[in-house]
Amino acid sequence: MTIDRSRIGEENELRLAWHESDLAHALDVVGRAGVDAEAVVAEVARFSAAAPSWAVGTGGTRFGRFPGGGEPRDTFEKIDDVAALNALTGANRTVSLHVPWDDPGPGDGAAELRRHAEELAVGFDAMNSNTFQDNPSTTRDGAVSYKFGSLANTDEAVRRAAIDHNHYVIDLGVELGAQALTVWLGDGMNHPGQASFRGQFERVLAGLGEIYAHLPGDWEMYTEHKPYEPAFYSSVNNDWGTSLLLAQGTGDRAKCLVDLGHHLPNTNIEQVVSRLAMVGRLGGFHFNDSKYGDDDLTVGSITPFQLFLIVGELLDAGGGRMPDAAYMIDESHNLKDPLEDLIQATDALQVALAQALCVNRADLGEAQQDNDPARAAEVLHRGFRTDVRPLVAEARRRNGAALDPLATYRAVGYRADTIAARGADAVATGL
Ligand code: RM4
Ligand code: MN
Ligand code: MN
Repeated sequence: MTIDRSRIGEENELRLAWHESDLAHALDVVGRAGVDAEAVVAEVARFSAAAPSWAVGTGGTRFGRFPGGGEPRDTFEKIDDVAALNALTGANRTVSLHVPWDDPGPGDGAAELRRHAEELAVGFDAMNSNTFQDNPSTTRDGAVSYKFGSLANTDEAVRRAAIDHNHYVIDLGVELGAQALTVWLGDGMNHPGQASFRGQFERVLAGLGEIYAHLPGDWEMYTEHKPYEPAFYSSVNNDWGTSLLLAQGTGDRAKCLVDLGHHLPNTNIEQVVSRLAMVGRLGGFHFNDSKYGDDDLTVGSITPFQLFLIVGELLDAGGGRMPDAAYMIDESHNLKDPLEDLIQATDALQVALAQALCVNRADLGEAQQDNDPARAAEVLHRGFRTDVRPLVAEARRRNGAALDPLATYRAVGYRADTIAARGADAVATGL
């Protein structure tokens, strides 16, 4: 099940006349700032962010979960939803799997899932391993437990099981055509004195080395840091500095992944991005927004200016284009229909990208050279305050996607179709 592209075309037809006049105006405004507006549209059209397989179902908190029905019942249906999302946005061309939540099994299982995804033109982005929960398939059927950590565990048998699981995820990813592994660990401490900071770090570094040794030559590995949760006193990979130490200590194709919600309050994330890019270690991105912690809220919904600045640093690192990296949306859709939230997240990313592209970087460089912060602010704000929505809509239209993806999603009745096909009580598996 997916969305019929001809229905998207019909919906676009209804909006075309207004779109064309809005677009003409936007091209004019952007051109006047000395920015190549066509290049903005082309770069937005090129950009894509993976949808994680766990985000097409409703999220929850430890206090509960309120699913809306019609959710994907298995990994195949999750890929159907990603294909539907991509039909609307044109900018979610890949899916990122979490194993074992979405484990098709090796051999025929993986081949069948890959065929299904290929039919829908969905590719596989970074694979995510999971050693922060006990699952029979990752704990040798319960013979070991990750309660006291996985790679950092003092027990060799637990560390071995965690390494083997990561090897399995790599092998599975090879069968699916993925090219990267993201390692996010729950390892840490809940109590001072519970373990040795140094011992934990050294064991994690050694484990990552063994995982890295299993990577095919064209693969990368990403270490994803997070300051706290599930460990509340300390996390082993707690910040970008530690993540960089782990990557540097592991190998050239080990890089850092920045999740926007994984920083202590008020961290200057754009500066972190600049630093990691500068040393060639920026490998991946998890987009979301946050008010207090790892809130996994809709991209750009709380701090859109920060998002704009972060994307600006990415463009700087990529010489005016988005650098090659594994971009993914990592949100928890607790209240909204997950697909509606992903549509809004993708749109917010495209808007931030277009705004950042509308900054005249040469003018900004001159202002910086001249020590003229007022002018630098004018240049930045000229980009940030540009109404780039017609440019973003045009980028989508050129990708065969929807001018207005949310309205089109509602008009085509995709959710009503999934409720009819999967059931009003169908709930996705995952976190
Ligand atoms: C973590 C982190 C990881 C994600 C899990 C579900 O907080 O963001 O990227 O895989 O949540
Ligand atoms: Mn994440
Ligand atoms: Mn997170």
